[in-house]
Amino acid sequence: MYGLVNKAIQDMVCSRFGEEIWKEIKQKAEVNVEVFLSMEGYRDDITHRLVRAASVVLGLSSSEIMQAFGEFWVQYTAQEGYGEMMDMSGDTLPEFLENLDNLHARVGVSFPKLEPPSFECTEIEEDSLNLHYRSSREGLTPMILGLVKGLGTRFDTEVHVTQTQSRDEGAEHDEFLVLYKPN
Ligand code: 1DX
Repeated sequence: MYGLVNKAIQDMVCSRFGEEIWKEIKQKAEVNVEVFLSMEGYRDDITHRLVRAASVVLGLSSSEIMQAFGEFWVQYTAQEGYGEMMDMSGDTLPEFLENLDNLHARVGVSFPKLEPPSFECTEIEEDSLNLHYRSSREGLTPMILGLVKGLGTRFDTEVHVTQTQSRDEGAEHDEFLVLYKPN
């Protein structure tokens, strides 16, 4: 994944727990990268090792960290150079979710090593939709819960997300029920 992802994890941990804790996490993860370059590709296992080590050091589950990271990602990318792109991708939670594949397609033009997931919305109602998440990667599903919650915050919309289908349990892809109500 692009370094932007690892840099976001670093900035989330440093802002909440400080530099020393981050050093400890990096050491435990056996990640010897001095600085992550946002626009450089890194092996996915670096990200997974960082999350696993953070889980041990912070005493939180990997799933909790991934969820917190998903929430963080929405505001982080909006303030780290991708705000205009986020602004263009919708004015409401459902609209943004529907535009996610377009957003990734746009990023992919400039960054060909992007391996974008796919998000499809079905059964769209006034206050609910089914979100289908398809990814070439494994282990990032808990992050989706956080991402959708982060979008709720972004659009001042109350949101409730539950996973209804799981690839881990043999389904073809992960699926979520998203309930929402703008304030
Ligand atoms: F609900 O399953 C809201 O590296 C959502 O594979 C979901 O393949 C917002 F310059 C620039 C760059 C860089 C911008 F190239 C990424 F570095 C992308 C910014 C998306 C904002 C996807 C990150 C692929 C890296 C799922 C979890 C990964 C999608 C991560 C969240 C808006 C983003 O993001 C999976 C990669 C961006 C960029 C957004 C993602 C890769 C998302 C969301 N994805 C790189």
